[in-house]
Amino acid sequence: WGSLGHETIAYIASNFVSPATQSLFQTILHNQTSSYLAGVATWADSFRYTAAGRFSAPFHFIDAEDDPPASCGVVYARDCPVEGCVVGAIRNYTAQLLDADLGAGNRNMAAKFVIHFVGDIHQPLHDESLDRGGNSILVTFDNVQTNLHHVWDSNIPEKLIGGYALPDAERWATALTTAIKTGVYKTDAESWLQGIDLSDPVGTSIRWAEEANQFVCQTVLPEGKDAVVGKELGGEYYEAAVPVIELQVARAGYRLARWLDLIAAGGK
Ligand code: DCM
Ligand code: DCM
Ligand code: DCM
Ligand code: ZN
Ligand code: ZN
Repeated sequence: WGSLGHETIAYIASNFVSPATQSLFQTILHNQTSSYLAGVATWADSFRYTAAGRFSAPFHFIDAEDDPPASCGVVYARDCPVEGCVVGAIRNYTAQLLDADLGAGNRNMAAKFVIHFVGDIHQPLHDESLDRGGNSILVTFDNVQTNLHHVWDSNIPEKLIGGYALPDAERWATALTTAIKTGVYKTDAESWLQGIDLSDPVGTSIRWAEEANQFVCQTVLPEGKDAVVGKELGGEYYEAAVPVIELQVARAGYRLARWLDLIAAGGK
């Protein structure tokens, strides 16, 4: 996701975490405001372009070697290489947060990684190998040249919301939070938390990856790659993608809240 997606997911999580979780992460992140999660949600995307952060570039995705649209699926042993992947990163940085002996600096970094990677794993093209998660599939969006990955990360969310500043994210998060509490997601939201197990972060997050990866076959490339290459995606394609993007951003925020609650309680 671009900054709008990551910051929205973080604000949704802030709306659902317990008071103890809020207090703990405000301390870890040295930020007592209501934007303590949103304020660091995109840090990992800047860090990975620095020399010190290069090692973390593979942690933003898992390259499922499936065959969309005929066959979708993620297999941890097949798809997570030695240099790492988003599922392994969620496992590693969650374990660091649960280590009582971890220093404050590393705890701060681990928190920023977990907040970001729970977001990225919900973007369908972060769970797909084809053409580097769609980065090499050139398309246009409202007459601007871009690529399919960027369309899902940023163009569609920004067209829907009309901006990508922090207040835009806060506004989208407020709407999705209401949808979870009393609106269109109310009936399903509890099921989004099924299978979440702090003692099995790989099993938990591979299910999130498998669920998002199914949308690669259903919505991202339902008629295959050749049906989108060079095409304008700001019209019908956009309309079909919006409900999936809203659902995935809502799920990511709601699940991030529960994951942080479990971490906050898990040390005890
Ligand atoms: N990005 C950045 N610095 C760059 C290039 C891109 O901060 N030199 C940001 C733009 C998007 C995000 O990274 O917000 C996309 O990250 P990803 O596609 O890995 O999710
Ligand atoms: N950004 C974004 N959507 C845009 C433009 C930028 O999400 N349409 C993000 C990418 C960078 C940050 O905002 O992380 C700053 O971008 P820039 O340097 O292009 O202003
Ligand atoms: N990305 C992905 N899958 C890949 C490679 C990259 O999901 N196999 C993501 C990470 C960034 C975006 O695509 O969000 C752009 O990556 P890069 O800057 O490495 O081209
Ligand atoms: Zn991306
Ligand atoms: Zn990322």
